[in-house]
Amino acid sequence: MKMTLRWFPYGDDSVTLEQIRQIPGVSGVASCLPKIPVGDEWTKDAVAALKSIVASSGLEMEVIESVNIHEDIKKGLPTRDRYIDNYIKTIRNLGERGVRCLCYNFMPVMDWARSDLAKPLLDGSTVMSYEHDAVVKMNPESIAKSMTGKSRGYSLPGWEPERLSVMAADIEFYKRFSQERYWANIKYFLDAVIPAAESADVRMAIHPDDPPWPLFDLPKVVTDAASIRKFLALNDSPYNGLTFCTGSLGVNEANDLPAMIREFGGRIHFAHIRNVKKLGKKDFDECAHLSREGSLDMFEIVKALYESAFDTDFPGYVRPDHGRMIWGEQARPGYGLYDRALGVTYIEGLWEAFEKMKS
Ligand code: DNO
Repeated sequence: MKMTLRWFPYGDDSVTLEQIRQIPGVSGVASCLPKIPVGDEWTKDAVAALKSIVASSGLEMEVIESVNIHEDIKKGLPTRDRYIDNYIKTIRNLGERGVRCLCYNFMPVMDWARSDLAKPLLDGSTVMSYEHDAVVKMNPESIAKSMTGKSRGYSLPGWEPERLSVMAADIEFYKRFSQERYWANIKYFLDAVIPAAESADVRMAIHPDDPPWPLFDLPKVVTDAASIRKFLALNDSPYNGLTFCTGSLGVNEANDLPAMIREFGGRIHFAHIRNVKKLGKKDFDECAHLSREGSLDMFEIVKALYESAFDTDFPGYVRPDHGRMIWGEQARPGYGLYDRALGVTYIEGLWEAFEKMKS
C-alpha cells in the first residue's frame, strides 16, 4: 500500500508539499493540471514541470487525479476522436514521467455534488453534506452557484468554469440519451485508450459516481457491484480498473463494501478511504474517518483491502478523503490538511495492525 494525499499545484491549494511531507506514512501526492482545458493534451513539458515541483519536496507523483474526459467523448460526438487522441498522448506523457495510476470519472455534465459545503457540526467543525430533496429542488445554475460560492476561492474539481456555462444545455442533451448509448460511448473510449495505457504502464482507475444515484435524470455509470462488473467487462485488461471510493459507494445502502473489495480487489488500483454518516436513504454528512464517527465500518473496509489482491501486483495507492474542516482551518472544501492527516494515521494504524496480526 502506498499512501498519498491529493494536492493541487500552482497556488490553488492552502496545503503545501512541505506539510504533506511531514505527515507520517505519506510517500506521494495525487495531483493534476487543472489549468489545461479539458480535452487538450498534457504535454511532456507540463507533466515534467509538475513532477519536478513535487519531487523537489521529496514526494512522488505516481498518481494523477484527474485527467477529465471531454464531454464530446461522453456524448459520442464525431469530434470525440480528436479528444481521445489527446487523451492517449497524455497517458503516454504521464507514463514517461513515472505516473502509474490515472484516476478519472465518466460522469456526465458534473462531477460530485453536495447541497452544503460547510455544514456546522456540534463540535465546531464543518463538513460537506448532501440532502437529496434540497439538491433536486435546485437547478444547474443554483447548484453550481451554491457549490462554487462556498469554495473559499479555490477551484472545485469537476466544477470548472467551462463546465458551468454549458451545464443546463448538456442536461437537456442527455434527456434524449439512453443509458445503453452512454455505456457504448464508455466502451468506445476504453477500447481506444486501454491499449495505450498498457504500453505506457499507466493503470486507469475510474472513480464512482458521487452520489451514486441519478441526478437531473443524467445517466449513471459506477454506482454498485452490478455496474462495476459491467464496467470491468467492457474491457478485460487489468489496466481498466477502479478508484474504490468508500464514501461515494458507501452511501448506497445496497453496497456491501468489504464484499465488493474482495470481488474487485485485483482491479482496484486506487482507494479513496473516507467515512460518511447516513442521515436518510439519500441524505448524508461527511465525517471524520473513524468507524465510530460515521456509518461505515472502516476496520472491515481496510481489512478487505489488506486481504484482497489490492497491492500484490501493483503498489495499491490509497488516499484519505475529505473529512471535516477543523481547528479553524480555511481550505478548499473537503481538502483541508488536519482532518486528512488524522485520516492518514488512522488508516496507517489499521494497516499496521493487519500486517502484525498476520505475522
Ligand atoms: C471528489 C473527488 C472527485 C474525483 C473525480 C475523479 O472529492 O474524489 O472529484 O477526483 O471524480 O475524476
